[in-house]
Amino acid sequence: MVGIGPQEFEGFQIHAGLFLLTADGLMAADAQQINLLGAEWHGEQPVSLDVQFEAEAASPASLAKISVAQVRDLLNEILRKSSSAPDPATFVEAAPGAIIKPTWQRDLKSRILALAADEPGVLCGLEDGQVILFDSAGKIVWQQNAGSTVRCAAFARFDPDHWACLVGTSTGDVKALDAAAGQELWAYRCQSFHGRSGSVGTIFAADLDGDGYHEVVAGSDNWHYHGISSTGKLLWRTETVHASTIGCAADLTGDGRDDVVAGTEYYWPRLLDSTGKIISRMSGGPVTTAVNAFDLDGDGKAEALIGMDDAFVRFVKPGQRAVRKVNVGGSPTAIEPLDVDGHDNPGIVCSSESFSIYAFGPEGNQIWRTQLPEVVNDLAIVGDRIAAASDDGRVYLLNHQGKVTGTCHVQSRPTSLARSGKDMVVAAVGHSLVALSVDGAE
Ligand SMILES: [Ca+2]
Ligand SMILES: [Ca+2]
Ligand SMILES: [Ca+2]
Repeated sequence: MVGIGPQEFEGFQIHAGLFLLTADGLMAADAQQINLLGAEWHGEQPVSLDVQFEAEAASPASLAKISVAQVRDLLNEILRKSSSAPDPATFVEAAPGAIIKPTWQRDLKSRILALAADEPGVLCGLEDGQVILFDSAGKIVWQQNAGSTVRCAAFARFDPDHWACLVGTSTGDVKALDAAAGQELWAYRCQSFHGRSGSVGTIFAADLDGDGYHEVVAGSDNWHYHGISSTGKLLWRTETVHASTIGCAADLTGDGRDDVVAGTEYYWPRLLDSTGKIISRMSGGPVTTAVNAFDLDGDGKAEALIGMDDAFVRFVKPGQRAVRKVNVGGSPTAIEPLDVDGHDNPGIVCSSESFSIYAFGPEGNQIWRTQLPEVVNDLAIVGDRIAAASDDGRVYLLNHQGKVTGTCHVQSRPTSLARSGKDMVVAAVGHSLVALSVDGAE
């Protein structure tokens, strides 16, 4: 929670110029008086404070004794009371449902920054530049060095017989590796533009020519998205202005060729057609934090779903003036398709930094919301189940109605999830890759 000037709620009064209160601590500038969960502190003069709760040797001692769990409850309560629309939320107060043990866990030498899973296995890109493909049982199939920090990863099919692994790195390399053996098929280097590096922020497969097999799209810090052929040749490069954050591909126009949703860090996310031409741009933002695209209204064309850190998800059709938008209470972190009403209607689920998972019908009508104890970083859909990665060190499993059916403790903060096979989810948790089964969580 961020506050400017004196703030009072039930359970706390903070008189400071500016403060940031989290479950773990309080930072305040020009602080004069603090009453928090029964603990009190006064300053003679306005001072800056940086208190860690439940930490030894922290000061002021009166505030350092405050319980992290109680602050968490208080923040949840404030969030709940300050949510604008009363909506039918389910609140998860403590670990509910079945306790699920990880099926396997692999501890790696470096942080996992990129995660993808598909038929060939589970692909991890690490901060130290390693790229590792695991099979579904957690055995290493191969390991390669991409040369610099791997920021993003995906799978592609360039022909009927082979899968490729795609990675984007901090030095601007887009690399395609053979999924069977790991050898490099090709590399393309995103150049610097406007003094900004080619560091690759997002990579994904896209069938740009409609032949049924993939080309590659990469969005870079260099203010451009790049269309790249299945042999590593540049097809197009489109200036999208500002660093690329997250993008995806789907046929938005109905011509059988994939188009591109291109998110950036500063306003104006764009839709590009299969040739890289800009066909729409949206206001809002500034940062595009989550995107997806699929057909919600059954007209054969995908709608773009664009989540920005103004807390809105926009439902966008190319060329449409009026854009439907829904509020998810905080920065959207993942948007996935799911039949959320159980009647075979298309719908979406969206996780958010507001500690919540929202479900919407095809018209953007809210079907349910489930609130977890902390920020939800990512979602993965496994059949009709939802796996949700939360900052409280757990992966939650929910059914399509938003009920939590199981919880897996993964020790620290899971940052991303991917579905692996019919019934598994893999989670990137710092240096560890953790796999869990969605079965046994009825
Ligand atoms: Ca193609
Ligand atoms: Ca198209
Ligand atoms: Ca449609």
